[in-house]
Amino acid sequence: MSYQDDEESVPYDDHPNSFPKNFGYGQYEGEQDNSLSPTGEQKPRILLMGLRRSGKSSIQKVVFHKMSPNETLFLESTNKIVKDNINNSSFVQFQIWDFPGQIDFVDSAFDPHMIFGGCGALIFVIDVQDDYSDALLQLHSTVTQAYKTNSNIKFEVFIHKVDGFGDDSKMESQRNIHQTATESLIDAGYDQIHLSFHLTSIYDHSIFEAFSKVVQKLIPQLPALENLLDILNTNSAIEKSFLFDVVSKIYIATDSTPVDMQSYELCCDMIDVVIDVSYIYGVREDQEAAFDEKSSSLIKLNNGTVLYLREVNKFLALVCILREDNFEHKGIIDYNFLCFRKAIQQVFELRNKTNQMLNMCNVASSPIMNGNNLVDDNNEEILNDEDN
Ligand SMILES: Nc1nc2c(ncn2[C@@H]2O[C@H](COP(=O)(O)OP(=O)(O)O)[C@@H](O)[C@H]2O)c(=O)[nH]1
Ligand SMILES: [Mg+2]
Repeated sequence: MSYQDDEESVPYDDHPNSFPKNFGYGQYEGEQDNSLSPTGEQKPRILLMGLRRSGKSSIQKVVFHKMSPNETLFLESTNKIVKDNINNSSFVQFQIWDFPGQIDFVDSAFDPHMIFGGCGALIFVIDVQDDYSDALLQLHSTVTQAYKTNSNIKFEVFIHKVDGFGDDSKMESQRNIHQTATESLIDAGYDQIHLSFHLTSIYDHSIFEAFSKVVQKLIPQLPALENLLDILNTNSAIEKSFLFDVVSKIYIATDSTPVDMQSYELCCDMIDVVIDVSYIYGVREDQEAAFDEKSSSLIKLNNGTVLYLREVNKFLALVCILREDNFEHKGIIDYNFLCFRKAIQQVFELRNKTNQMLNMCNVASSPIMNGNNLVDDNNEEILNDEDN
């Protein structure tokens, strides 16, 4: 990390508590459609659906474009399907389609194969601060329609805007929604459809946590990553470790011990600190990124806990929580980390090789892809109009 005084060359926008804009995932909605990754791999698609003003666009902006939650108050409503390529990160490569709530796409001229065919996960957002009986009806019709088209889709229900709710009313709403939604599916004979529920709000870390869980279900290498994290923890006396996608603060894997929200928040905050400090003091003129192979950080908390961050590759960081006494063996931890990083690289290489081979054989390349991608060029054009 180098230090410089020349503040003018530091690109920084004026949002408190956010990354500079150009550290984000690049292009905004649907400027250019590029549903294939550089390796030619078909990206898994995540659909964001739900009634109007349930918070879909806000979620997308906050998680992937560093918009601060207050700014979402001024978001205009979405009239067209907005596609967003999340393509800068090697592991987290996917597309998000934000649907306008007011179109009843199920009955309209939209082709369900085109929408659900290549879809990995469908997130249905329910505004819990509003009367949600209509939302539950829409959830039912969306899910059954999607399931008929593509039975491999993972269905995720975000019980959204729970900020301001106490623990009891959160649980109560979740129980209500869970019960009504599953019962209506069972009554209609769809007992094989599984819905997962998440309590979310853009005003705290819950939305990042929920998105992490959704994304993890789409990562075929997840068991391998979790296993590596477990091995690292046991051999280094680490209590908890997360593998973070730095830009989105989504964790793409963690070890097998349960996640508590507080540790996750601590780790997120640590990433913010590292990136912010690096942006102010660590960016040279010839390089853009504030996160590189020299990025690492150590924070000692006053309760005898240590937070330790290391760069894994251009997009991923390992963040560990451990007791201060155990940090005396920093040498061992660092050595183990190097082994860990190497193993992660091998997982990547394997993936790239498999993809190349599949591409040569001209087979649908990603194991995540469900069904065929039936979007043809013309449709892309239509769907790809700018959000206005
Ligand atoms: N209180 C609260 N408001 C939210 C949350 N998420 C979104 N909103 C607000 O909900 C409104 C509608 O959001 P928008 O993203 O445009 O909804 P969309 O029509 O589903 O895309 C905006 O005013 C947001 O500020 C949340 O987690 N909590
Ligand atoms: Mg919208």
